[in-house]
Amino acid sequence: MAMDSSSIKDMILREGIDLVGIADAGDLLLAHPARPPRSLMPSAKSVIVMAVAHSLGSVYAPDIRLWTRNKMQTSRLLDQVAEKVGRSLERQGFLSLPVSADKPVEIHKRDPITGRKLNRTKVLGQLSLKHAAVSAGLGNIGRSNLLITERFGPHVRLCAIITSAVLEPDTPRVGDPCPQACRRCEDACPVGALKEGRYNVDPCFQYWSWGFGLLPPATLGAWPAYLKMLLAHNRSRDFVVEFGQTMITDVDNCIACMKACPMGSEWKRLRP
Ligand code: B12
Ligand code: SF4
Ligand code: SF4
Repeated sequence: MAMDSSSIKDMILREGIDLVGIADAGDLLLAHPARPPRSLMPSAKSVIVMAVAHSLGSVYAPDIRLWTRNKMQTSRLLDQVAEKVGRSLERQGFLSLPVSADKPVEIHKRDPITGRKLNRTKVLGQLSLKHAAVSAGLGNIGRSNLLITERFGPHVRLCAIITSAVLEPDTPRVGDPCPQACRRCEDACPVGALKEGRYNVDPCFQYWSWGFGLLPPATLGAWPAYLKMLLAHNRSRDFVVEFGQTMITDVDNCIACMKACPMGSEWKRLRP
């Protein structure tokens, strides 16, 4: 395999990946707190970012667990291709680090920069795949806080390979991907985590993890309402069995913002 961008992209697309782009490792759009590729691999020169589209049927399925299964399979395909391409690059003398589409992630009770105790635990990817995807020209971040791609809208899963190979980078897309009047993701969010173009991670994390509409109380006065909510959930849910299932299949409780988004030219003929 010749060491140029287009042959690597062809190889990746032949493996069933839908979108691929390349970014300069030294010039990556970073999130907060920053996780630059060179902090993970000092010799990094390029970041290859890949996306696989979800099946739209699973996005619209009434039971989110059907989507979760689809998520796991898209992650598996991405991770397998990242391993294969990464190993192929290493055989040609380029150190390569696949960054999984899935967990595990960093879990912080303290701010990793200041050491200050955070009021709520935060989780963090070792590399922000969304930001890497923007740098690699795959799309832009919309009001939903998700990457919006031209062909598949936000209905994609992402994965990356950091490599010491110098590859021709793609041009990042600029501009807001959202139609001006659209607020569908904000209207769809069950806990108001998306408001006026801003994303609040805490209520989203709580709802995504447990389906709870309230955050664990920060004050004494908030406990009665929180306990009432827990009891209401407990009447119809078996948390022990749910926890067991989550351990096995990484269940999600929400994709409402993704589901509500009308973007993606490929889906025009398929949308209900
Ligand atoms: C952790 C995580 C979550 C967490 C936390 C989200 C978050 N933004 O932090 C939870 C579980 C809540 C979550 C929810 C969702 N996620 Co998620 N998630 C990730 C993961 C693993 C890392 C995200 C990350 O670290 N980003 C980098 C941070 C730095 O940037 P940020 O998101 O802009 O900023 C947040 C943090 O900085 C944090 N934060 C704020 N202040 C502070 C302070 C400190 C000290 C710390 C430590 C953190 C922190 O909050 C910020 C947002 O306000 C990525 C995969 C990856 N490795 O990138 C997938 C990923 C972003 N998720 C994805 C998806 C699809 C979802 C969901 C739809 C849920 C689902 N069912 O899958 C929702 C969407 C929520 C939304 N509208 O953004 C996809 C997005 C695909 C796309 N098209 O964009 C990704 C890329 C996974 C993938 N492999 O494709 N996610
Ligand atoms: S995943 Fe659900 S809770 Fe989180 S921002 Fe999207 S709609 Fe809101
Ligand atoms: S639902 Fe509308 S506002 Fe939200 S991300 Fe999609 S296009 Fe943008």
